[in-house]
Amino acid sequence: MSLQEINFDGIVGPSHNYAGLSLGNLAATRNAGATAYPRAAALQGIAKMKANMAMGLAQGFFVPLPRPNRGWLEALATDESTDPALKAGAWSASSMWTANAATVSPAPDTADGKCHLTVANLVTMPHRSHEWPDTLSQLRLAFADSAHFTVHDPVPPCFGDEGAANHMRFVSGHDEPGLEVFVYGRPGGRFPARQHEQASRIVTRRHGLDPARMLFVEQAPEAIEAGAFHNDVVAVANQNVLFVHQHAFADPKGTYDAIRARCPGAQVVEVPSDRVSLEDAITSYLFNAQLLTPPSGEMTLVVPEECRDNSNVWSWLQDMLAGNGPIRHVNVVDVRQSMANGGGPACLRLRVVADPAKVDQRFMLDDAKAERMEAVVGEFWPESIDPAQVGSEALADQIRTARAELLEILGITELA
Ligand code: SUG
Repeated sequence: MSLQEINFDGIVGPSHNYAGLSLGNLAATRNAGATAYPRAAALQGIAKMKANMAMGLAQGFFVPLPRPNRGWLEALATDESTDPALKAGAWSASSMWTANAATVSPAPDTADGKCHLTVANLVTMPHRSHEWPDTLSQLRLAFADSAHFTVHDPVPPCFGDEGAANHMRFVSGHDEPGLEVFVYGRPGGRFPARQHEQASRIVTRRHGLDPARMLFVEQAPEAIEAGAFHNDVVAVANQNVLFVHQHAFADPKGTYDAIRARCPGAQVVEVPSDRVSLEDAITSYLFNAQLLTPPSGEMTLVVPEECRDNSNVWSWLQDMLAGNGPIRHVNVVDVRQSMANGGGPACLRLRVVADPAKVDQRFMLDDAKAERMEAVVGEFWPESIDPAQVGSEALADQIRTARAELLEILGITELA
């Protein structure tokens, strides 16, 4: 069995729009009411996946969830004629950010030697709270091989869980037992703390993790105040490297020491705030990067274009590359449509360490499939969505048809 890291990106759905639904997500609230371009958004996401595959990396994907979700509006005893935020919530394409789909513990970390996934309940934001039933169906299909995977229901809604966006794994090789780090926020600030410590503790018990190889870390309240609504906006880990902003954690030194003690050889690349402020980090999404190890072994940081637009961030990256650190390359990708809703390259993907052969092959990407996806997106995804169109019956029909066409070419009829 060959375990590899597979990135499962969310295909940006045909209902992608800017409704300003996420308090504390500054990009999303700033762009509320702007015109969105779902076709361009989906093509940007596919181009990112192709670029990562070109580095020799395994790539999977998840399909958009059915939208508008009228069943959810019915459950709320309302329809699209009343509350605009609930209407927009039923139309949201937010499942594209698959870093929030689930928390994943790879087989080497778990007591029964299977890869465990717990779907995230996403209860803090109403528009995301109705994602999990359809996400769960999709996870159960993609990871149906019960000899290798166990997919769990969400943790009870009394504790908010936002999935892998608040989870990091340290390991020298992906197929070895790792240290799993769970980052939570403490409520009480200006913005919601979306990840509850108890949710993460429940996940560790369900997944059968070894208490000696887990860590719970508090997010710095000032990071949440500055707009880091998930930890992956201020930190990312890959293998034994942590790439992190100085103000990501409530106790940075204690956190780094604890990681180094449990994962000997761990390296911390900390970006000081006198070079890159929290504000620069959050507008550029420097840390919402994919930190990847391609077969060449040279660790590569995949950052959004916004990093090049920010002179502080860009000059820090140049200095980092000129030094002798563990991150050897920086690749720049255009995911501006997703970024405008607060979702960078890392938000768009869920990492699953597994043998790609054990995954339902319909969820694995290759170049030919990417081309077929591009053709469907080009033909059926709306070119633009103006907020005033949300709720329109004609647009709802177009969105449903677009998704159905995608499922059809992928042969994923169970989700139709
Ligand atoms: O939950 N934006 C998402 C962005 C999620 C980013 N994910 C990670 N950091 N992993 C959110 O805030 C905006 C939708 C709107 O307002 O229309 C939104 O849901």
